[in-house]
Amino acid sequence: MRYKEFTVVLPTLNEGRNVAELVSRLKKSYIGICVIVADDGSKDNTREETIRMNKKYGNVKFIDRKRLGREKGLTASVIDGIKESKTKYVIVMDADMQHPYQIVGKIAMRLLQGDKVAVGIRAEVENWPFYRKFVSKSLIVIGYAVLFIRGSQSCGDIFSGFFGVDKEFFMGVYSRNKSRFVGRGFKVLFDLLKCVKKNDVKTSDVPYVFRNRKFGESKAGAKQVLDLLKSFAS
Ligand SMILES: Nc1nc2c(ncn2[C@@H]2O[C@H](COP(=O)(O)OP(=O)(O)O)[C@@H](O)[C@H]2O)c(=O)[nH]1
Ligand SMILES: [Mg+2]
Repeated sequence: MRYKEFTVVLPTLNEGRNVAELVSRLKKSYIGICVIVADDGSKDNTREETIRMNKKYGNVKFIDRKRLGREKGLTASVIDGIKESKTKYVIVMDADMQHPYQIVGKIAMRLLQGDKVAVGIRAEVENWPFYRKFVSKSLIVIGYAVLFIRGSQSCGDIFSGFFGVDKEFFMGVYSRNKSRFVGRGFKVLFDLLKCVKKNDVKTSDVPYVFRNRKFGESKAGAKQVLDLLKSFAS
């Protein structure tokens, strides 16, 4: 299968040690696939590594969001990347190798079969400390309740950062609900789901195992919890 109808969007903040390996694996596994790196002013060599990958494989774009004066944030970066894509389908994933690139093909298949959203579902979490599991579980319960009360679409992992969408569908929902997307937040899939009526479109789950980071550190923290609470209310 050729993947010229697909773009992978990678939001990045200091992922110089991960991004080249991930792009290489994507390019070798999925012939013709496009990659967009939506960067928020990384201070390491994320930019240079992305440019190097573009020279090697072609169709690897770097969006220098800081230089463009764009709103900083993971959700805002993902939206920028999707806007910038030129393909029918877009797959969003972390640049830190925590989302296994082998699952991209499975998500792609679901989109080709007509699903508007295909979500990578964390089947198990390796070695998370107790407090992180506790906070995460509590937010998940509230998140599901918010979607249920609003009659919105749900899925097996409403906070997944690994998902594929039909670009036209995503942009349609986004353009009608811009203010409900929390640009600085970490949960763009949740913002999308809450704006879609339950059973309006076909959504599917694709299980995978979430890995610990290979290099660099997580940027998730208390501030992201506050952004999520803002998302629950909007
Ligand atoms: N563009 C952009 N990317 C970000 C930002 N914060 C995190 N990222 C990237 O988003 C992905 C997930 O972030 P990470 O810190 O690993 O979150 P975690 O997996 O939930 O711990 C990684 O590719 C990060 O480099 C941000 O503010 N802007
Ligand atoms: Mg991560």
